Amino acid sequence: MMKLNQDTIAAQSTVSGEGGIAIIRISGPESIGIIRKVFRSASGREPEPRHLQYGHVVWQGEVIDEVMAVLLPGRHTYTAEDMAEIQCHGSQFIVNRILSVLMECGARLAEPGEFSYRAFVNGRIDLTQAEAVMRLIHSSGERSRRSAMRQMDGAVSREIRKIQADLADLSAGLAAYIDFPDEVDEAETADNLHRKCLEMADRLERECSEKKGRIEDEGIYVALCGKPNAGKSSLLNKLVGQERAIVTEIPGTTRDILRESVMMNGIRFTLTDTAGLRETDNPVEKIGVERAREAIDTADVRMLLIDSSEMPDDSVRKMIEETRPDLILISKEDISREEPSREILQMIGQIPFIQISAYSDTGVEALKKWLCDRADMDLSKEAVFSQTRHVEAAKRAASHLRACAGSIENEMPLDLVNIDLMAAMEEIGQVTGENAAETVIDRVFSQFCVGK
Ligand SMILES: Nc1nc2c(ncn2[C@@H]2O[C@H](COP(=O)(O)OP(=O)(O)O)[C@@H](O)[C@H]2O)c(=O)[nH]1
Ligand SMILES: [Mg+2]
Repeated sequence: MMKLNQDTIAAQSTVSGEGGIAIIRISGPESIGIIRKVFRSASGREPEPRHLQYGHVVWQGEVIDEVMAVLLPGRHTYTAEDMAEIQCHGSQFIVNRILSVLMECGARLAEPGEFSYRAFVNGRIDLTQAEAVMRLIHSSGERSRRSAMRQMDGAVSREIRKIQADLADLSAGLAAYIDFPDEVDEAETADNLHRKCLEMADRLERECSEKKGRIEDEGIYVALCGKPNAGKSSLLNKLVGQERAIVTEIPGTTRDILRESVMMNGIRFTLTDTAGLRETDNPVEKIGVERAREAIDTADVRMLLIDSSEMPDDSVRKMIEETRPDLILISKEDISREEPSREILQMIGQIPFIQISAYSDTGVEALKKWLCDRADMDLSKEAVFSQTRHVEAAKRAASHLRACAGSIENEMPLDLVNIDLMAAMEEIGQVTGENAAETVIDRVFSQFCVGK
């Protein structure tokens, strides 16, 4: 789609709708000329580059709006080309009106992500940095903000360059062998290459953690499960600090899945309250139980509540086996007020547990701490590749490297080995975008919003 970079584009960069002010951005060779045509500074002087100036947008003799405008000529801009910005009143009508004036002056409406696309094409940022911009725009917590900032600063790009340098060394060794086979000992070269390919494949796979990226950006999904009346809904309400789920003493009250998010320690935790797990003939509850099982299967963390005011029977044992919880919560501590019974402890075995009460708050802080520690464990992994697209490319590269090793084992000609090595390098290059296919690049930028 986006190939022409010679023209001048414009778009609203602030969210569409009504607001205090709205910002319109312009980029391309005509940016400065267009602003000079439509903007009249209040001082009557020509607008000076890089100075925010007060004035009006005037078109065909009519004052359209009172605005601030800035000219940004040169390569030191977001897109690395001439840019300008207008801050007008935040009425969608006014924004559209000014945009149409800009169109009349020769600009065209920008496609989604086209400003960032230009920054990429003009070599100011690579693909991982462009993606970081999008992560920042979507960031809703400290962890995703921090990680996206590092990525935008080029942390991912730098690590990838190191990997590329090592792959290039490997390839140079192979090339030397292919060009001067008499000067190197074949067995040694083959053995060496074989080992290095496998080491490199291992390293690439070790550096992959899609989970880390997902936790940073989306947070952790926590499923609360257990028998009806175990106290799941009460605990959810406690953790989110408001009465979201309906609590009654009637077993089977919660039927649909209820999701609520809380931020703790800069991480979003999405808690899922589920229908109590039990056999039932009620068709509505049945669907609820099915959905509960689905939510439990897909959760990052499964917490099973066991009611301490009930004698644990075999159904509890079965539930532990079925749900494989990461943590057991022994609920209603305010009623029992004692250590868990021997029967319960036996069933729990090695699974960590916390005694908890949604009424007296016992164990609530300990539970929050357990959840935060758990998230920290997942986030502490150092991983160059944490975004889905990067992880997929790294894994493809690793499998090409394993194919290299396989070819060497089968004593295939080294020229053939080289083909797979090249493919691995190409995959890594896709991540930063230096040799990414048009379709890959298009896919990245099509996820952007208009005006960025
Ligand atoms: N004493 C006591 N009762 C609780 C506690 N948590 C829940 N309950 C009661 O247990 C019953 C079932 O609670 P609810 O949260 O709806 O359980 P759910 O079916 O697992 O969602 C209700 O009558 C609650 O008031 C608690 O910590 N202590
Ligand atoms: Mg409930």
